[in-house]
Amino acid sequence: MTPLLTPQQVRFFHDEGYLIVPDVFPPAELEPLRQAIHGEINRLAREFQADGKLSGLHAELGFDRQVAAIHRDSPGCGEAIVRHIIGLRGGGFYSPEMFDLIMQPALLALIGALVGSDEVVASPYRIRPKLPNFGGGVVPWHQDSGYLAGHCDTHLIITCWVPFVDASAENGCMEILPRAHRGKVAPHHTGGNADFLVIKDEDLPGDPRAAITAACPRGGAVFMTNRTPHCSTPNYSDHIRWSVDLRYKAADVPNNVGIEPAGFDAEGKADAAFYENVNVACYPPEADFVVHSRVHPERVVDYAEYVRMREVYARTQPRFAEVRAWPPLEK
Ligand SMILES: O=C(O)CCC(=O)C(=O)O
Repeated sequence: MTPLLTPQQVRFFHDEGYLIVPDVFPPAELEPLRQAIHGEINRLAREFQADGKLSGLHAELGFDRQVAAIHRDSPGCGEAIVRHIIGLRGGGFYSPEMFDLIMQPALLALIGALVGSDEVVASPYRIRPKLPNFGGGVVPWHQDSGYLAGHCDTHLIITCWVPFVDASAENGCMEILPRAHRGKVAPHHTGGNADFLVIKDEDLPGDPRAAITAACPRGGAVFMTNRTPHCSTPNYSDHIRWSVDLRYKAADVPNNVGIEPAGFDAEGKADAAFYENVNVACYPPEADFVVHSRVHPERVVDYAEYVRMREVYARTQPRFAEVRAWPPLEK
């Protein structure tokens, strides 16, 4: 049973910019999603094997090690699997088990306490397999607001980071700068590691020596605000650091619920009218959907609608440079 947040925990979250709750889910509740992702990995691996691109499936290694072994044998196949599972821009992975995690009632109760509302919208999420000794999953210092339109900066958008394994400094958990979430969003440059946005050290809104190691056991979650500076470190362990990061906000925060990109050009860009709407929608353009509502329960999405929205938005292109116009990192 998920513990209700105490008033002290809610205050800690708002004061420090983060909160680690070690016992959000009984670990068994994460099992269906782990198994569903594992099934998808095996499906892709078998396809690569049938095409002659992969010699062995390494299925005996299990969820925590299999993709790392595939990546060692064939970096191309390993990266293709990782990219597919990450599910950038709504493509990739959106099984019923993923939907169930986003909608988990106890988790939504915690989110409601943190955003101070019963009207809750879910935003983009990522599934992240951080492979051992592979730099691609190392995320440089950033605030999630760096990826969102500027008019969202002063609103609260919660990142809820859920590890599928015990996350530690050894396997590359996050580092977080506490009490650094109240000021402006720092400039974020394109061209960081693995194409992530990055804040230069001199622009960090705090002293990196004050960063905390956000270790979190399987079954727990790390909650952060959209302005909380954080990064993640290399995985020096022998297993994959699997995690999912979900995003939620109160329904009165700018969102793109009900906004449908109507037309796409040859490159998959949404029509001009859609981009005019970035004044009301947080960026990047991914599906936002109502996950909890006391006032309008009929607006809460079901699985079919969630899939439809993800698929519609999967065909849009992120245009970060046009949204914040921060310059690339000088090399
Ligand atoms: O999972 C990670 O390594 C980084 C996650 C992150 O930066 C985020 O969720 O915003």
